[in-house]
Amino acid sequence: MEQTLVLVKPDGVQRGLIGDIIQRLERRGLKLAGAKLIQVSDKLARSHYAIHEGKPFYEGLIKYITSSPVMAMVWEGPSAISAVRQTMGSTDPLKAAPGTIRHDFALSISRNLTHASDSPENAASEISLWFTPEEIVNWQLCTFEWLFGEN
Ligand code: FUP
Repeated sequence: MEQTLVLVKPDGVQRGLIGDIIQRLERRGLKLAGAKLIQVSDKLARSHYAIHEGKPFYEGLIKYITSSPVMAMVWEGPSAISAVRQTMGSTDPLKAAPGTIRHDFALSISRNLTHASDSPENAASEISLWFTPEEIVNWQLCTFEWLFGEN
């Protein structure tokens, strides 16, 4: 079972899209394991986006992610990391496939609504950056067999 970090970024929160984004992940069969609305500090933003330091859009990215609250979540399921990124769509909404969140709700790469971890290593480090172990809930999804039962 994989866990992945999902952020509804400030544009998604301000535009009232938290519910739509959660609904798509729930309907896909993923399980919510942690959630909190937070005002991101400059320190957390810089740690989260450290890989982009020095890029032309880096300071703007820090300003954007700290500009308004973010809905931070941990989602869980088989292949959750790739499944969530597939549901989000390509980083650039103009290149995202129809039916993905970024295609259906956004048009600009710099306001692309969500973040989702891109590898097991990054998922583990991002989850520990954004959540304490106590904030992650271990529970059974009663529909698991209906979603993942094997033939
Ligand atoms: P993703 O893995 O889809 O979150 O995308 P990246 O890690 O490549 O980029 C992180 C964030 O940087 C994106 F969500 C948006 C922002 N970005 C820009 O603003 N401009 C760019 O040219 C590339 C990325």
